[in-house]
Amino acid sequence: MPLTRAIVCPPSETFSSGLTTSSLGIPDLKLALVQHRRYCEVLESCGLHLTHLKPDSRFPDSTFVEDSAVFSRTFAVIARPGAQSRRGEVDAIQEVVSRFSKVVYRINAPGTLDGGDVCEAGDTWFIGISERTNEEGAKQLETFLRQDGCSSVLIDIRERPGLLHLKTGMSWIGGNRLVVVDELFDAPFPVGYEKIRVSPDEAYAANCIPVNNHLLIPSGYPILNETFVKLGYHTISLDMSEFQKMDGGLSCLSLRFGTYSR
Ligand code: CIR
Repeated sequence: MPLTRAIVCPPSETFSSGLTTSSLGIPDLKLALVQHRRYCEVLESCGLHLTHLKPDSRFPDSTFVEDSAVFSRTFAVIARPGAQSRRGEVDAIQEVVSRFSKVVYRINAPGTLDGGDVCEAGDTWFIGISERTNEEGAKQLETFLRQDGCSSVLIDIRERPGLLHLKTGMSWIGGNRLVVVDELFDAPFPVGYEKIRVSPDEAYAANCIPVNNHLLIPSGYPILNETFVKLGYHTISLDMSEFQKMDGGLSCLSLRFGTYSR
């Protein structure tokens, strides 16, 4: 089903004081803004109408909008981010999300859920249990998904090194294809999925996003790019260096959805 819209939020002047575990250095805000603009242009070139939130310096991580909400075909869910410093991000998101979805649920305490832990794969959804998303939050989301006729699989990533969120290490790229890092290779994916293994040197590129007829991947990962091209994908590479310094990947920078029946 085609994606038609995305919500984005440029990084604010406090961007570099956000949460990170990376040792890649301090991000350059000017360059991050250039990379964000290019990201937006590419989404538009793939047919998406963008809604831009205003940069919000109270929340350094608010450019990672994906974590604040989840869209399904018929409803939206306002997340409850696991990091205390990110909880307030949902207010701005809620206002915009309710313009596009008649049905809006919320994850309630004591549940926590970050959108980065939620990977839609058609009628099956994978939900990571992480330092940010707890079982209670995941179960609340599962209940909403069941009403929509979707099944879900919980994947505990707490003992799997290097993964902030589930989608740090995997993506669904349409059909039955998953892109998966070594740390997730033995995760309980149902049979029937084709898993494309990402080499450890290219693990950052496991977070890639299919947008209509294109597959967006971070630039600098030639092996995975070549694999995708051989499989017939039209890839577009995007420089993500400044967001990577803050533990962010391609998917985190937008909330993408279709018009469907919501
Ligand atoms: C954080 O630690 O919350 C942000 N600095 C990065 C969030 C990345 N989001 C994502 O992977 N979905």
